[in-house]
Amino acid sequence: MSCLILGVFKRRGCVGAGVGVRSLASVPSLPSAVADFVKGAVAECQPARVHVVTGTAEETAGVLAGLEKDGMVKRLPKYHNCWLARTDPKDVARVESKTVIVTKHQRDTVPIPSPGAKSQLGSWLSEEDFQKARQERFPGCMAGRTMYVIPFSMGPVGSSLSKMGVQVTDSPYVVASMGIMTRMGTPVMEKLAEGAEFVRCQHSLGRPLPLKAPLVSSWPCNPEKVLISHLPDSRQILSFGSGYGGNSLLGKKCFALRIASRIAKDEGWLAEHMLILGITSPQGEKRYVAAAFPSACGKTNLAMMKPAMQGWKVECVGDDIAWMKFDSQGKLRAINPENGFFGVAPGTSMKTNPHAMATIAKNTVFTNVGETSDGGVWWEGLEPPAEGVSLMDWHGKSWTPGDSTLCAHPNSRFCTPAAQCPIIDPQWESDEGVPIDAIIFGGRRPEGVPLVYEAFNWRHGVFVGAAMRSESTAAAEHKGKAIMHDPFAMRPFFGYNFGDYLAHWLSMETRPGPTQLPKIFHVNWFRKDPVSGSFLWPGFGENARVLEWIFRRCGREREDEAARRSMVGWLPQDGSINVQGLAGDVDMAALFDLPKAFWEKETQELRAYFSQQVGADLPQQVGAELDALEKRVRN
Ligand code: OXD
Ligand code: MN
Repeated sequence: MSCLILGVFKRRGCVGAGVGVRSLASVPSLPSAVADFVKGAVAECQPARVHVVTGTAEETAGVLAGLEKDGMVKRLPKYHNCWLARTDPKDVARVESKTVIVTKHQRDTVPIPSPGAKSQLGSWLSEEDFQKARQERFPGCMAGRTMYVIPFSMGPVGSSLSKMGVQVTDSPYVVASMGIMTRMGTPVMEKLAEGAEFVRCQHSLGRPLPLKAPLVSSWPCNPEKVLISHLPDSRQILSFGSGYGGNSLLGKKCFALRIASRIAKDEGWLAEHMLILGITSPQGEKRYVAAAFPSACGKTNLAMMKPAMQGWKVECVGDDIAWMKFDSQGKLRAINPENGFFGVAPGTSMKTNPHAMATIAKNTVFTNVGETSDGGVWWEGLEPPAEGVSLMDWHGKSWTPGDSTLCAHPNSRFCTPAAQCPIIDPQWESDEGVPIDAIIFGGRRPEGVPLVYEAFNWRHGVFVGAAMRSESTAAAEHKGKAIMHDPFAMRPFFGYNFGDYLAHWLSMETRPGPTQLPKIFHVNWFRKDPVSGSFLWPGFGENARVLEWIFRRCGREREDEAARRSMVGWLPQDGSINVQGLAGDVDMAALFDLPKAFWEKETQELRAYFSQQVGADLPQQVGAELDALEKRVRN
């Protein structure tokens, strides 16, 4: 057995390389807290060798070459440095039912649901049950495999808004993807050597060698034993059995949302499932907005949109996660903690998102998309392949347009460096973050919910976030098109009790020191004509018209003539949304109609949800906002 620490970490004259696993105790090159963590993981998981990731281009090339040799990725010769991975069909999405938060008391994780109801706001596991589950999974789980040690930073290395992590994993696919999605390697280890805090992330595919059963699609995973566990008190993540992005790239959902939301509560800031974009008017005035949408609602498309109106410009800071903190002047400042985009591929095209198409043309790892015979990728929504080019589906089987199955898995992804985005914002890596003027909530609402409205004030805005609902999507294991509650688009990502989360948001209003609260809006691009079933709003680049209205509402002079009070919030005054040049007939009246019967049902539904799911943990102010909405709907 070759027991080696591969990779070299240099620190003020001390270099460690080629050290046996058994002598890890004496590795001089790892900062001591990291060495302790790695030693513990080695003792538990028993890898054959340890590789400390440095993050160099040569190292990444070596990791990809190894994956190619093992049949886990395939080079896509049509592009530069692009790769295709096909997973075991049992490992294709986040597994919310196997995702848990471990705390001493259940109520630290979730509000206690009413008798007979199951919490939809997260899953709690007791410390004892977690220890048992850990014992059943991790001992010896990396036998025969390499354990990679990945030092990574969420946010620019050294920014006061950034946080660091160390992930150990037996998946080289994870190493290649973390190299895109995070700042990874020696510069981070150097910061850790200065004694910086880090989140301890332990990940295993759960398929020690020799294998007991053959792999499917050469993709190691252990679907029966999947468990994605978070220990917010000790800032730890332990993920087992899945190699798929949201379950295995632990910097993303596990750290940057679940653990970070808890750190943010403790430290007085916000970690949110939000894109960040900058919008510049034809006069050169710029504002930044953060927007929360449930998974697969077009966040990446909005974050990179090409405005339909002449003279307006959108630039992208991030497409999925925002960490936001008030600065000393009281301005809310946001960073995108990620370094890449892990976007849903189907539906992305030159028409819907030309900037994403340009971004993914090189240095990209694709997962579960279709493949063209000329060495490219294909998915539903893309322009048809050229004459004479044939297709393989995400299983690697020959596929022809019109077949009853899908060519790409609906949750197939591209993993691509953010810096390649042609409209990446010049400030996207700024240490202090970008100033946020507006927060937008949204969802897929085929009925009743207007194109845009503005909350009356912060407290009402918090209620609007709490009341978010959306059609379910393929990003997790849910099936069908049910309208699910997804407060703040955080339902799968809360790191602590949702009632406490609401109280934390409400507390921003009374925080000490100067505070300029952003305005809060709600948008719905997905309303349908009840008769024809077709979308009422064209979406994509035309959404900039709504952003323009939001932009104007954030102006120093409140443009009251641009808005009218309604039962749900401020609606655009007739004619105040710029429709000049809007293609086709758009029924603006239908887009802003507020059917009383719909809103009566919606408020009843919300009352039932709050009482079943949040109960005594619902802050009184949020309950009062629901009462007020009910009253406005009644009158
Ligand atoms: C994602 C998700 O992958 O929200 O971004 O599921
Ligand atoms: Mn997301």
